[in-house]
Amino acid sequence: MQRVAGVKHEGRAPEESARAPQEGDKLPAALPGSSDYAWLGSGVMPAARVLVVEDSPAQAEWLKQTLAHQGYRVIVARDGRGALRHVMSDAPDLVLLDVMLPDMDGLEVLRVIKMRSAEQFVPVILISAKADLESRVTGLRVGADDFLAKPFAEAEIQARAASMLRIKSLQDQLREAKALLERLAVADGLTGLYNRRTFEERLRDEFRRSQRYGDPVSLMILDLDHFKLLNDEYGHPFGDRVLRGTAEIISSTLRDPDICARYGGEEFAIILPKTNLEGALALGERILAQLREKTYSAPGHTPVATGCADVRVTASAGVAFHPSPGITTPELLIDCADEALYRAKHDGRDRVRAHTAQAPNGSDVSSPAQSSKPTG
Ligand code: GH3
Ligand code: MG
Ligand code: MG
Ligand code: MG
Repeated sequence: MQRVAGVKHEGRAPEESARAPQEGDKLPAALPGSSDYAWLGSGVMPAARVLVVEDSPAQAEWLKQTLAHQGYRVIVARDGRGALRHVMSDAPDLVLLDVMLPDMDGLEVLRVIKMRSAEQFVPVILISAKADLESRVTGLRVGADDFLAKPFAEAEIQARAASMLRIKSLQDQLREAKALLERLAVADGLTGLYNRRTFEERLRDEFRRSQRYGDPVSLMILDLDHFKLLNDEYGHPFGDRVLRGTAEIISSTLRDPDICARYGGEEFAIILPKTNLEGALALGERILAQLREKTYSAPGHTPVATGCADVRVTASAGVAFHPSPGITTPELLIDCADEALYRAKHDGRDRVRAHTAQAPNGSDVSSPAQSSKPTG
């Protein structure tokens, strides 16, 4: 979950506009009153985390209190390395970064922070006593989001922090929306598996890889048995539950490189890279065995005593693989797996069948024995 930054942060109107303390100044005596933190722990809005990177203890403390006063959680780092440790372990929502640090150039710290930007937007406000045009432009060019010249007023630092956190909040929302859209574009809405379009793209890729490197690739198409009857008997929502359950069983049985998609209504397609026919058939048996074992309770159905029926669902599967004679395109691989599935249905359902390739002389070249329905 992204932290939400930028709401409470806009905070109250500044009560005073103090100048930033210089070395030797007395620290402010009063900490913010407890009412400033009343919203903390309410579970409504997490406070933004602000990292202050400042080697002068007086200035660091002043910044800390100025920002804490607005409800932010403030962490202080006294040098560049300390700052990077914080950013790497748990990125803050905003960094106030002093340019002159004892161990590293602040701009170098900035560069490293901004290298993480692909994952997460971490806004950085540079703070520096050197505020000539060149310093400001260089800081912004390196990737700073804002530049503040020391000494600065409390009101200004608060306003700029709030403004930066508003941008951060919008950026986070955009990133989340983009990630969601990317997921939706490749996924099937009901099962969360890949959708058909993504399946076809991935099959083309894997087929090409198989042609280029000579690795086998197997394709399994799995179709639930008598699914229409199940829908008719228990209703469409029950059927949807079975589809999700089936998707879970298939996903949990696959290895990482395998690709599983919802190919059609109650059909699933599984691409098995670097897997020969024998391996694919064994996997098919494992999946079918687990589907056979699983029960779905259908409330409101017999047996009357429990008011619940335990429904079992089986599936049939067809497997084809490349390289096989005659299978020269991904489309032909699908046709051949489909043909094998058709035979699995024809032979009685709840079983796996392999495509039987025909060599040019007409002889049967498929190697392993046909897999049949296991007993028990
Ligand atoms: P077979 O064993 O020959 O495969 O028989 P079948 O009944 O499974 O095959 P058929 O193609 O006749 O019926 C498929 C059914 O799948 C019909 C359709 O209502 C159902 N279906 C397709 N998509 C969905 C869906 O998203 N949700 C639900 N609940 N049912 C679906
Ligand atoms: Mg300094
Ligand atoms: Mg079907
Ligand atoms: Mg079916």
